Amino acid sequence: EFNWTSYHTYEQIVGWLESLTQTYPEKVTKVVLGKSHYGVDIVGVKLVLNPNATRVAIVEGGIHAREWIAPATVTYILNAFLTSGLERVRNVAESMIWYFVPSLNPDGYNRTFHEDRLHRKNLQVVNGSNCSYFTGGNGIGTDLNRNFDYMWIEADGESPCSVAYAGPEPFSAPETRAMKALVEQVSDSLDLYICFHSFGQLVLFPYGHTTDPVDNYYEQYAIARMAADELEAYNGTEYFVGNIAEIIYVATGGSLDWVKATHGTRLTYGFELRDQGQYGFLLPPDQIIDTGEETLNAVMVLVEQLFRLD
Ligand code: 0X9
Ligand code: ZN
Repeated sequence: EFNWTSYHTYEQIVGWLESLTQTYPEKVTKVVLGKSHYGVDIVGVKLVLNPNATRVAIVEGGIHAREWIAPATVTYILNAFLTSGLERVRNVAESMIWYFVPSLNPDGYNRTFHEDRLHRKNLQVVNGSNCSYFTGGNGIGTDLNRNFDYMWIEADGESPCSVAYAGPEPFSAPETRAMKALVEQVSDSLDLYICFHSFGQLVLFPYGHTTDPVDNYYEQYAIARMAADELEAYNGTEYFVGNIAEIIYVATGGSLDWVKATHGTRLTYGFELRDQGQYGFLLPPDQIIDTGEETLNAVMVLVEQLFRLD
């Protein structure tokens, strides 16, 4: 039985997504974005609760394999949208067409369950490199969050065995191409793109290559701060807010920056979920529900501000 008291394998997550299409055939549609390097379907769902909704949101999780709280939070929010009795949650859920992609990196995620809990990248081996296989995050693979085609490899990711290897060229990874295809398919209607990472308790927005303000910096900042305030109000989890290069580090080729720069999506946010380093990537499963609930509160604010529903 699927739940939010433990972490789940990729297979279990996909099984649960498929069960939703049975339980809610009018509302939930399975979406296969593409295949991973090993040929695994990258599965998401499209959620439409109100046939009159026209604007689109994409929720990305698990681009980094070891950040287990990310897929767990994506499924938590999806489940809340389908089952919550609260009017506020329903209104938010009904106001958009949603695409939920809990795990954009199935190969890496699988590996973190049976081989190397701290693997981060995908599992594509680069020709001519001989990175070691057991490394806890470095070693083989491309960092999918360095592989998107905006300012690609400008800041970091040049060494094939490094933890943030950007790949031999932009969109060299099938996983990033899969997300590119989804974004391009909905881009005209796309108003909100959220990606979930861990850890650090941050709400980030573009760009990663420069601290220069993005064109709607004030809007992105003000709405993120409101969302973080609401998140904090739930049970005191403190969040910082700002642009990527300013409050975390200079990093390029991320999905968020590519979506913003290429498609002009109005609200683009990256969450670094719990915690602040006590457990780090190994966040205990008894924190999934509180993380899900506080993050749901933040996501509701993003949508309410997008439409000024409040
Ligand atoms: O380095 C990264 O890709 C992100 N940090 S992480 O520890 N999760 O690897 C920061 C990049 C900023 N982008 C988003 N958080 N979306
Ligand atoms: Zn990450």
